Amino acid sequence: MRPWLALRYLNIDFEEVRIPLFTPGYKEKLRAYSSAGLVPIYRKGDITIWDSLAILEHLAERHPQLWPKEPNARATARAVSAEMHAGFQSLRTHLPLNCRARGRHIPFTENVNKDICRITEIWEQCRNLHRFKGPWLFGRFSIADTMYAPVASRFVTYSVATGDTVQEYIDALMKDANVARWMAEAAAEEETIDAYENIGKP
Ligand SMILES: N[C@@H](CCC(=O)N[C@@H](CS)C(=O)NCC(=O)O)C(=O)O
Repeated sequence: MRPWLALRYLNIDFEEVRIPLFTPGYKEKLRAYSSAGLVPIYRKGDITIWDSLAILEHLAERHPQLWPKEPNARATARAVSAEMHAGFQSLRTHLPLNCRARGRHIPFTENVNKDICRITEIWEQCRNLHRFKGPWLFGRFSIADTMYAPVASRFVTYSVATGDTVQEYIDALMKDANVARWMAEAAAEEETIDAYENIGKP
């Protein structure tokens, strides 16, 4: 989702190869592109990049507008993106990304609540400290917003309660044309992931 959003934001034409995860033979299909066997994988010419933040950094070398212009904001944007990339395992495990599970209610563990508190703290600080105009974490849409978009969608799916500042940010992300397109395409997919299917079902 993250590199896909950045490519769309930059209006770069690309071919998308969809490999439904956890379906028969998916690992072999992924490994045909990258030995890591995980998505996302970006290929251009003779380069293959198999990590979302590495892909985003690669795109930012040619399109520096993907990071905030101001050096301090850029450093903070990199820090919050790295924190997202390396952390929040409880939330990612217990609240899987599933656009079709909207309205499901699951009890949040203590560690999930800790992740939620830290994420909302980051969003509030970015929105309040920098006082940028516009709805995004650092003024214009940046890599930091792509990094947090999948988490924001989990907040919507699992009805995570937030304050106004955070809710405004989540709403802005969900209304963004590229995020909305990703969600609509994901919701229309026919495949299901068994391990996710029953989470939160009554
Ligand atoms: N560090 C990697 C994480 C990649 C990753 O864990 N991808 C998951 C989906 S979000 C995956 O490919 N899962 C398939 C599997 O575990 O077999 C990145 O963000 O690019």
